[in-house]
Amino acid sequence: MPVVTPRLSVLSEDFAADPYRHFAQLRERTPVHYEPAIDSYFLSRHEDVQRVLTDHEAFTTETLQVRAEPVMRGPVLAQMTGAEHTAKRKIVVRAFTGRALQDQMRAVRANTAELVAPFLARGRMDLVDDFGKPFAVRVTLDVLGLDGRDWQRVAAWHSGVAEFITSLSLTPERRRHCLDCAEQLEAYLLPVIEERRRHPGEDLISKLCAAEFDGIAMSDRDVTALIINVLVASAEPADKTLALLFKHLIDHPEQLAEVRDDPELLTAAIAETLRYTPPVQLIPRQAEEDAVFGGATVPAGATVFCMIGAANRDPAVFGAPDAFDIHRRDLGTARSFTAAAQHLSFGAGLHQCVGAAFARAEIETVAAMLLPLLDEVRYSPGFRYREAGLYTRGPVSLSLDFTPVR
Ligand code: 2IO
Repeated sequence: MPVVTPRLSVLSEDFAADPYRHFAQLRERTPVHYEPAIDSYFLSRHEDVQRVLTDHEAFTTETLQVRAEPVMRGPVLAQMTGAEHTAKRKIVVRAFTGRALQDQMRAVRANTAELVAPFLARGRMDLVDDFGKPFAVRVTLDVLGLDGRDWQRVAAWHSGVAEFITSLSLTPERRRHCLDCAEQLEAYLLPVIEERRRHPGEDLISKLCAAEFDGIAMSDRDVTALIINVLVASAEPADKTLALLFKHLIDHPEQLAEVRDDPELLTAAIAETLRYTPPVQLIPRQAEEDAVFGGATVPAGATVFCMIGAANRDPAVFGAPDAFDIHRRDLGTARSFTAAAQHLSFGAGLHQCVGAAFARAEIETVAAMLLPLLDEVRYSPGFRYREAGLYTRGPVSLSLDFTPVR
């Protein structure tokens, strides 16, 4: 009797439990995978994903108008094109380089020290709930020049906004909740924007308020959307990347020992973490014309999801793709945080992540501080590892034991 393999759905519980088990089958058998329930196409081959992300005429970010704009309260960078995109992107790039970046790393160190302190004598810390989540939001607030003491409120609004962007389907109740969060976040930001217009400082919000495009200053709506854009893009993937880095190093003790001996290797460990388990697993685009991928057609007007996790493990590009190896020759550590990256975790093309250099500096800085503090780091007894998320994905928790610091 022939064995019938039930058709895979990326919306199934089976897929959500461990997407990585299914990527080879998708790449080999259905490189253009259609999901009728959400009328969307999923691409899994590195070559196809790269093509979609770099052919800006054929594949646009038009889909963000419904996927993001309602909660961003205005247009984000990724939606913009042409001269407007170039100009506004430059403003944001500048805010994440040079002296600004050095100030931001000072904030990363201060937040790391403060957040880890209460756990050092206990010898136990959840790297996601106790540390990563507050860390991600508080660093972002410092970068934006917002009040760090508001982090719990902002974190709650952020999760509603992120849920809207990263859900493949939402009930009307959840949708309402997400929109409520976005409206409250907007109401929180507007008086701050007004204040920064009157008394500008060195922070990113002041810089956005002062910026001009074609001689026209940005409106409150434009500034609000860019602030929420930075908030989500900086906070959402940070705790996931940090926890995944520690998980992979704990699972590969010989590589952990090497990184401890030579902290310069952290850059490679972070780049390999991003390739192996990208925190942002899906990037949406809209096909503007019929497009053929290896014989299968995506029709004009369709929503296309680039599957970053699958593309990053394509054997056509990476040798032994399912192995975590900070020494892999085909990673190109130095290029991994630039436009020449082989992995696609920062996307590719004109809209490639503006925060890539910031992300690298942030995770290097926090990990270089935590590693020497977390001596003999290991999973807590009885800890069961679980990941969640299809769009952004990371550990639900990561309870770690280590030698208590006296
Ligand atoms: C915020 C999804 C965490 C971005 C998005 C509407 C636009 C854009 C991304 C990343 C990561 C977030 N998309 N950042 O995939 O700014």
